[in-house]
Amino acid sequence: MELSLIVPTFNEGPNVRELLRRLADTLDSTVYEVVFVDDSTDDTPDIIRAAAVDSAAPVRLIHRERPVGGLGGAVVEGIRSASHDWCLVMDGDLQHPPEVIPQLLARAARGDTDVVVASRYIDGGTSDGLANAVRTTVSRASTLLTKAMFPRKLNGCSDPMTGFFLLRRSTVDLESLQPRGFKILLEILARRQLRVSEVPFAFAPRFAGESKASFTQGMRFLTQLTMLRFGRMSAFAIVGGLGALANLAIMWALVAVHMPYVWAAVVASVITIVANFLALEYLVFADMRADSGRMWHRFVKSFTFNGIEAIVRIPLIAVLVERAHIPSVIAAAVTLIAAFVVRFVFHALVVYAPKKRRAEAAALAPAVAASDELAA
Ligand SMILES: Nc1nc2c(ncn2[C@@H]2O[C@H](COP(=O)(O)OP(=O)(O)OP(=O)(O)O)[C@@H](O)[C@H]2O)c(=O)[nH]1
Ligand SMILES: [Mg+2]
Repeated sequence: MELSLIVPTFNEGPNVRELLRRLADTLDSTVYEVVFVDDSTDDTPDIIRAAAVDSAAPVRLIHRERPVGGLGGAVVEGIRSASHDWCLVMDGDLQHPPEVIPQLLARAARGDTDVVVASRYIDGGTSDGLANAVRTTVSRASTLLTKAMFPRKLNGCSDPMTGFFLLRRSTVDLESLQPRGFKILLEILARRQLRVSEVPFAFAPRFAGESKASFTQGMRFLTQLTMLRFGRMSAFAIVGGLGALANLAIMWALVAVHMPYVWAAVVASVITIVANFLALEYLVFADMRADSGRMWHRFVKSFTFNGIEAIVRIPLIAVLVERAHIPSVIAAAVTLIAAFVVRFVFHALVVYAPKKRRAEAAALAPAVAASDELAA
């Protein structure tokens, strides 16, 4: 079996040589290449290039100046560029011991599987290398939640969050993947029913360098899960819903300290408009940002929309309060719900409209017109 090893790296310089050394020791009878997909901001690319010179196996470096899709995007890019059909994805910090790879290959060689997952959560595996009890609990809980949301597709997989797995590229529909954040295996398994098998492994502590896992990654993961299961509109709804709750909470707090309710509504709206935009940028529409022009253009469009919405909405609140005698916070809630639908349509179709495709459509227009004429 010929093997492409895909190693995503972000500032992992001190781990590169050790990883290549342990791979060479373990895989002495396997034909393999190593593809580093690197988004580093330090000298990791130079270290990889230097290490490639003395490496027994071919080493390739894809350094992304403008990374798209974070860790998941890097993995997909690596799989796309792989020379062999069997691709093994592993971290670059030696938390995934290279010594397990022969067992993964042996399992795949039985011929009845598309993906072999190295699992921390079956007999013989451990997750002791996770930095602390909080990380262990978060990992366990998110695994349970994920399995509950995809009971059928993840049936044979105890560790859909692992970054250590072997797959046959030809069984994966790379075009359908929308990598966001850390959990690329989940994305692959949730998109298409694949035959999954598992091999246990002990998740080791980091060899060197610093962790890139963070609270933001956690939020990205929750968004990814929601979008995979229920689609983009529900992720938009959750962000909007949380924004609306925050809006009401701020308004309530300001009214409680005797700010006039109209001013309280203005302040609450401005704060939530900005927070909402950031959540849309980095969570809900993160995968569409690259194609939809400049961030500040999007901000202006989004801000203008929300500003106009607020200008329409706040007098409406006043009408509901003064004429219909509805309590101010309830009046605000009613108008926020009405605004939601209009806002989703505007953001999906206008703010995040793909520029390139629009340009492509414009380029195609004469041909379409000509063929229409011909048909007529
Ligand atoms: N190309 C690329 N690689 C990344 C990115 N973020 C993380 N990585 C790599 O992905 C692998 C996993 O990231 P880690 O920071 O080790 O995450 P973790 O294993 O959950 O966290 P620790 O247990 O603290 O190590 C490492 O090889 C990182 O260098 C990214 O944005 N782009
Ligand atoms: Mg790690």
